[in-house]
Amino acid sequence: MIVRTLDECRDSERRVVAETWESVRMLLKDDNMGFSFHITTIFENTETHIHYQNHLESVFCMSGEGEIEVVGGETYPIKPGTLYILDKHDEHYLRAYKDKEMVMACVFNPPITGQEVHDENGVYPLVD
Ligand code: 9YT
Repeated sequence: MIVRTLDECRDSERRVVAETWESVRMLLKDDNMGFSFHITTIFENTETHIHYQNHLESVFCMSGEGEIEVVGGETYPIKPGTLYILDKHDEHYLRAYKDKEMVMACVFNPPITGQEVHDENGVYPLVD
């Protein structure tokens, strides 16, 4: 069994900070669970272009408020209790509204290693 706390993970290299978000990767590929688990904060009043061409992701909103716009498709509101599921590698824009920083629980399949950063197309490479 593995037990970790958000506080101890936040104080380690598991915390990754980008321009519009920060993420604490609590469970990674080397834990051999077949998925990774992250607590991600989307900074208020931001837009992030994301296109996980190599991964599936589910995202549960725990706090804050915003929206997700699927490129070429619909825009869905996000509030606490909303789960969005990127089952088609959906390219999207993720927005957190002003003063509404969003805290999300994210699951990735396949798991990420922890070193990935979004490239200019909002993609994470697949790392073997
Ligand atoms: C919701 C989302 O995908 N945000 C980008 C960061 C990602 N969750 C990560 O790398 O932890």
